[in-house]
Amino acid sequence: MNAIVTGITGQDGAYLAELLLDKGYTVYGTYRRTSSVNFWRIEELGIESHPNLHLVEYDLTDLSSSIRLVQQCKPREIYNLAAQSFVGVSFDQPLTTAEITGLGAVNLLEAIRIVDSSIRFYQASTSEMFGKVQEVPQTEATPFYPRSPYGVAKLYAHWMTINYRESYDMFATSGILFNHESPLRGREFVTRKITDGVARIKLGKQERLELGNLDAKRDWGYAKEYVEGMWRMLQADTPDTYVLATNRTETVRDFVTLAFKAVDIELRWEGQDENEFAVDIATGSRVVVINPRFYRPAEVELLIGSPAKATKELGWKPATSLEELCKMMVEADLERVKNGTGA
Ligand code: NDP
Ligand code: GDR
Repeated sequence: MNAIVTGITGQDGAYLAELLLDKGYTVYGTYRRTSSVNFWRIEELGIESHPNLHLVEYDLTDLSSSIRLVQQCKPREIYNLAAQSFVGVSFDQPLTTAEITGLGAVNLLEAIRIVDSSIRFYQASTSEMFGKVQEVPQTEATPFYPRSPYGVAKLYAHWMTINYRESYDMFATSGILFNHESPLRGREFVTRKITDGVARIKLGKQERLELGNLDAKRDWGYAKEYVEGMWRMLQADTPDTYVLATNRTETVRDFVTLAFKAVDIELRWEGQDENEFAVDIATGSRVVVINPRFYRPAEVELLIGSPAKATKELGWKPATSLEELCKMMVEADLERVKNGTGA
């Protein structure tokens, strides 16, 4: 059985490729041609030379290469994970984000419609589409109110996925996934920035961590479990929309406290807003400060999702607690910093 995974150089692409290979699939993982392609994630997972993994050069913004990709790989399933996925950057690059994250999905939907409309399609939708709080917890029925160019672009791709499902009877499924993290998370995202920073501070390689909005609340799960949910969605009898989340929310500040605790550093929080900071109680040094550079023009204040539908219909449930996840990430970063292999 063949599957295409777009964005194999990203966090989810790497974990999903590993899962599909374990299940016996032949996986076509796509990567972008750049002057320095980086396969560190699939290398860390040890799957880069797997005989059933084929790395294919591909850009999501190119319709003709989308058609060729689908023609050549003859997949049963396509998982569209490729995106400009960093919310902060989407404010500076709204058009590129729209092209890749929004229109890119439609290139693949069109390719499927043209080449073989029986192919099963997964679109990586996001809790960012909920944006400004309309209700808690958020479910498949919650109204959308995106707060970033990224959220708006993803909402377009989400509705196009549903539109292709309804118009052409295609197996086009959308997974609305809440934040999911892991040791393979990119360092631009807040959890990994924190665990990497904590590891460096613990090992004396960095003085402090500079962060933005500490009050934002997120529903953080473990990425490896979420890619299993993606696969389950494409094994269902009918295409649909599902939320994957943990139904627990914590502030960025709480995650910082947990991460320092994982290396036995207790914090005391002082000050407010831009003047807030955290002190290492044992040494008295300021280890966390605010840098308004990391504030966003519009913020998503509170995300908490209910995975009830996915649990009932797909048997999917999150298993790793935030404490376990945070500890796993800090430990991986301690190793990387010690060995000089930080990625
Ligand atoms: P990453 O940012 O780690 O990975 C994104 C991938 O997309 C990378 O492989 C990147 O390649 C690739 N990509 C970017 N632009 C293009 C392009 N023009 N053509 C082809 N490939 C491209 O994201 P994650 O793994 O964290 O997330 C996977 C998907 O799930 C994304 O669509 C994201 O928006 C979505 N999502 C993620 C959530 C999360 O919490 N992680 C939650 C909800 C949704 P390169 O390495 O070259 O940049
Ligand atoms: P998010 O993740 O925007 O939720 O999007 P990110 O980790 O970037 O931010 C989470 C929250 O932390 C606040 N924050 C900071 N964020 C970053 N990156 N750096 C900082 O220094 C910092 N300080 C505070 C942010 O303001 C925000 O409130 C992620 C991505 O993976 C998307 O692709 C995905 O769709 C959503 O999760 C669900």
